[in-house]
Amino acid sequence: MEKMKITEARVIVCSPGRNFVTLKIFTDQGIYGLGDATLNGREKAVVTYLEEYCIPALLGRDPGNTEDIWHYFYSGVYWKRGAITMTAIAAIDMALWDIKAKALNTPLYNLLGGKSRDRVMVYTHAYGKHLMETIEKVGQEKERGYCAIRIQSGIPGIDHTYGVTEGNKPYEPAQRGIPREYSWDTAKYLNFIPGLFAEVRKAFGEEIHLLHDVHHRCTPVEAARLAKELEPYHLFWLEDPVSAELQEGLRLIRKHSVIPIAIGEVFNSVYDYTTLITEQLIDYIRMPLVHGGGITHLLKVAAMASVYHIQTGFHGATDLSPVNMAAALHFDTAIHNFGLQEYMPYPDLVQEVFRTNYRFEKGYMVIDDTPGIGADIDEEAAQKYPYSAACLPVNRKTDGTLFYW
Ligand code: GCO
Ligand code: MG
Repeated sequence: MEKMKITEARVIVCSPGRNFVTLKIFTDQGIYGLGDATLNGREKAVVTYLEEYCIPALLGRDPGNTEDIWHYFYSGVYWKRGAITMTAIAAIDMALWDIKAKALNTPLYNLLGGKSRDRVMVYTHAYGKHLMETIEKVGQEKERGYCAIRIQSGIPGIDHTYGVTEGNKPYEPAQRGIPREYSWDTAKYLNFIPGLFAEVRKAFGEEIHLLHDVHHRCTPVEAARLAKELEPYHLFWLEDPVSAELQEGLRLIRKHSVIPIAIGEVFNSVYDYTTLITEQLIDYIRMPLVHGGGITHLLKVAAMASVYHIQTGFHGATDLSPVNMAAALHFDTAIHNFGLQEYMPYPDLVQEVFRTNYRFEKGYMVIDDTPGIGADIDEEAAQKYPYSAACLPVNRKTDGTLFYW
């Protein structure tokens, strides 16, 4: 590969239905690369970090030196880790790998080990306002060809549950303006969920993979009870059963059930995983490229996980941009210990701004051989949708106590 120089880097913020932050890095060879820098509800903080602190230090560097540049922004910086910093580093890293693969005229997966598989199994979301509607939605997603489905449902006695969109709007947990406040009742939730999965298994049998996201809302002993009661329904995984910072809490869940556990969509460093991986307290790592320092860092986390037979199950909700999804699919294609990828189709507006090279085929994603990540942004279309502040909600227990959302 010829020596190149980074000549310019720009942050593009747009809001085709929701906010996305994209980093575009240019080189003296006319090749550019793209990286996703979207952190839901905290977009402008990442933009500032990139524009004020990273971009000036990037100019003039050889984009081929992905490892050195990663360490320049991680090891070389006194204030390490954290979602904002690691999202900014991820965007830089993704864009550099995109440039390198384009310069070598090869799809990104070839630089990550080549193809370990031909297609990438994905799971999608099914949710309804109540049990019957949720079962109906599972049937619809199954008809669309999904073989793995995450199930969330409205719960009697709780006004709003995580994962259930209001009306016919596309899935989006963030809302314009200051955070909305919801109310939460763990006892009602715990009483409802096992029955839901019993009904789903009754309706669709054992053929389909089922998943559920607790979204950090149980204490260890509550999560252990839920895991135990869900065991007969053979979930593919139970996600974020306890709040993510409480790593030791996973020991209690393990003691009481053999349900596979996925965790880490709010993690951003390998150091968030050391206890979970080395004690084998989890089965799937959720940290996505965009929030976990990019490809360079995730290659190391995935390698560490592989030693303990732990697989990847990357976060892939629609509040991560199509650039992240495209890069993740290369990563999923290449590494040996891939498990499952979260995927939700983007609304049309998003596809007007972002172009991608992947397609859905009967429960799997297939990528083509376009050099690089295979994603692009139409800057003119992006300009039509300017940034508009939005935030994730806040949760309170029914007595008003602030709780995890
Ligand atoms: C998931 C996640 C998301 C997050 C969202 C936050 O499993 O897909 O939990 O729904 O809540 O990405 O921005
Ligand atoms: Mg989740």
